Amino acid sequence: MKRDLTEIAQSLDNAAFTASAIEQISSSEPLTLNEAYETQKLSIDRRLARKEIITGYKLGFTSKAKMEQMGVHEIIWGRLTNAMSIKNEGVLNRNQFIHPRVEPEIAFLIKKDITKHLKKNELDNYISSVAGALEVIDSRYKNFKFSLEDVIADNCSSSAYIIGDWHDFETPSQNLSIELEINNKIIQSGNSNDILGNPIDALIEITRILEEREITIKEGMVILAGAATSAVHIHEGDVINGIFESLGNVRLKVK
Ligand code: OOG
Ligand code: MG
Repeated sequence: MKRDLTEIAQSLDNAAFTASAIEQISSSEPLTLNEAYETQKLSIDRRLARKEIITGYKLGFTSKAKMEQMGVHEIIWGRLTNAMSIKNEGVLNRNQFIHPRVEPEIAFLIKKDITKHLKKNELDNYISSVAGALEVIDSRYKNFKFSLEDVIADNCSSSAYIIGDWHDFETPSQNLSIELEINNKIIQSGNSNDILGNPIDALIEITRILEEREITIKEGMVILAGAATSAVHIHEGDVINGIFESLGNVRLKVK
């Protein structure tokens, strides 16, 4: 079994590295949930062997809009690395991706290692900042179609993320209107409370999930709470702007 997962991880990593889509794993050899997460880890290990560094974790399918868009109704989580990070107002190279989409998110910055499921009143000790963010997802599967296990093995489609200016964690992240503008046109509108009812609850949820897996969320890492709206295809030349009320704007150009 182990060897097969290693092969699957390699083909997913290659697909990302060469920006070429592959068939869904579930079309030939369905994985269990645990095998899917193990495959995700093995594919990220390949990135770490190339000297990438884990910079944080992301949640997926924490909003109804996303669940319905993709037909997956369970919360998933994945890993972020430094190679996926693009600075605010930076440029994304379209030809390094297969069929990229962008979605607006809320990000949190960790100030102290987290090894346990945090309670709301403990967050202040562990979280320093909050920001608006964009995530670029790029499923490695043909037609951006997948089962729950497929998408988990594929590191939850993670491919790039952009964080806006950090604000003190005290800054309200609840009930913020969120807009996604592409080429000066508003394409998606939502609210931060579309993320599990409140992005803070999403943050608490990932501490629960990662405690169960005995994974430490380290000081300096970032958490992406999941998209507030559906994701939107992006194209060469696009100018993308995420608008997050008091958290400000996050911009990306596609070249
Ligand atoms: C999976 C990733 C979902 C989110 O924020 O809900 C996700 C996908 O939609 O391809 O990142
Ligand atoms: Mg996302």
